[in-house]
Amino acid sequence: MVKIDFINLIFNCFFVFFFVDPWFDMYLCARDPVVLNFNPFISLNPDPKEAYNSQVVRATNLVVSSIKFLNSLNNEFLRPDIYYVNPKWSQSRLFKRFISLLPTSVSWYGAYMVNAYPLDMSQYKRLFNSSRIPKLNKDELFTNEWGRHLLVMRNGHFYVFEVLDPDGNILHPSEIQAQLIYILQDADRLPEFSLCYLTTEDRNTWAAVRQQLLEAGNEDNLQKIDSAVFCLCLDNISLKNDTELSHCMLHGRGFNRWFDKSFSLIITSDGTAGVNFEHSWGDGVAVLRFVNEVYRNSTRHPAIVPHSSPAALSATKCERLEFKLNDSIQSAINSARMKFEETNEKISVRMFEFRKFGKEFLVKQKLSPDAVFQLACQMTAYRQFGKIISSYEACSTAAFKHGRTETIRPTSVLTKQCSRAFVEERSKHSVAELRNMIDECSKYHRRLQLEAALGKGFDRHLFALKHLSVSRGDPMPELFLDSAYQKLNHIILSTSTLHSPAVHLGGFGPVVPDGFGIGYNVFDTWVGCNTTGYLNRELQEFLRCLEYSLTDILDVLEGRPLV
Ligand code: BUJ
Repeated sequence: MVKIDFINLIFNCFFVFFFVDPWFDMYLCARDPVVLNFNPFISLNPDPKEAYNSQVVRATNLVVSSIKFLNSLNNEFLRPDIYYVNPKWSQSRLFKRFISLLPTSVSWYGAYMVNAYPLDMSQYKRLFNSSRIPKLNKDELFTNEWGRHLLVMRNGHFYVFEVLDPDGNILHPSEIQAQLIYILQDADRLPEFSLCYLTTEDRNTWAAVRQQLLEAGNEDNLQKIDSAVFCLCLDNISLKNDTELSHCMLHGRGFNRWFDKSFSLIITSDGTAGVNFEHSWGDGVAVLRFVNEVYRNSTRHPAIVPHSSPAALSATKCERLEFKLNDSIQSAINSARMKFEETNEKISVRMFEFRKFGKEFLVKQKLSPDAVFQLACQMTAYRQFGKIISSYEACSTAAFKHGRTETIRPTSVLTKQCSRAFVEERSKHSVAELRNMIDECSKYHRRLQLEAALGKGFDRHLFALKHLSVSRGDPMPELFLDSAYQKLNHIILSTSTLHSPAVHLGGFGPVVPDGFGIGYNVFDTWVGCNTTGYLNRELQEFLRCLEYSLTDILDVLEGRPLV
């Protein structure tokens, strides 16, 4: 046992030092468009004060809070991300005081003594001033921390203005407000050719057109886009419901996004706000921290109030970027637009709510809420497809230096047995037996979660072995050619969860054409999912079966036999 742990430790260290790049490469070498295939979104709850949700007020407040976050990050004032095993004690004032008195070099050990683990924050250096640059066969990540301007998109037009002075002071909120009002008035119609569509293209096509753009004399403008602190998209749309919200934040209408930007803060006409982020540079944990902080700061300490007057404007401060487009570039934009619109027609988004139980009930039942949701998905797939299918739950490995993610595989012998019992053998087992199966699945899932978070999953391990083999030019080991390995990596159920008082919704596309993207959360009293898929009918059927599975689980937990 000790030996295995030691080997694991060595492997993990080895992985950290030598396998950071391959994970970046996995993203950067992918040639599929980033939109729908990679970029997820996280949307924010409305500001609780109704009047603060007008587009300009919310945008101004969120921009100011975002720049404050950027400043704390750059000045190293940002509180570290910490995983608290015992939140009560380690978040107490006494603990914070104790940690603040320790020299930096030993503060980690102090935290460790009280079971608090600082997490890796290396991804944050690419949160701001960063873009993914399309290149032939492998994209690059670009960061220019000296950029002081904000990129604002409205109706497919690009504007930039400085939000920071050379000393790092934030532009006065009333001036930011004035610039945004000016942009809303100036960009009153769509351009004939919106460059934005190019960022929805497959990466090699986009790389070639970008080269043409550079040769046509657009280098300065592209530099301004790439180095902007972030992209603010002021969308000319009011959202009727969460499905519309999800479509808007996940892919929008293509002409008002720069999907290559590390993140875009989207604010619609009705003040709905969300973040769409490029995934290669970082994961949900970093973006969630940003979302949490800007939500809290903008709602508790808003920079402007609804009746604040904008500053008098000197329009020269705000630059509208004009591009030189030749025939070839124009036709590339048209082609990108057509492809984007075609794909958009195919993607379905469906919301799901199950109101009969939530976290509180499951915790009282001594079950892991996450495990129960994942089990319900397994039962659902078994009911719908008559077999187990490849499933994925994202798990952060930020506990490790440069850690990204590991895969939790929610499918196991136990979930298969349990699914079979609930789907095919409904009258064969007593309630007590079924309950016992749920308990076993829950325990096992907890174990898988812990193992994944501690770097003891198998997916990244195999990923590293495959990389080693390819980089040595060895013939591909049979394992990776095996149909079981191919099946395992054709992920039908791609799932991810997060919970935060700042977050309203989140979502991402399916990772295979016949798969589903499932963003979910087990709330205190209900379960919610935001699902996506190209097979609309199958997605609808999946959600119908999910309702069934959750109801079955509830029946058993409350001691009722399956009918
Ligand atoms: O696994 C990885 O390496 C990264 C994953 C990739 N994938 C999305 C394909 C699983 N990336 C993430 O997990 C980041 C996802 C960020 C969005 C998460 C959305 C969670 C939704 C929460 C709220 C849903 C509530 C619905 C209410 C009706």
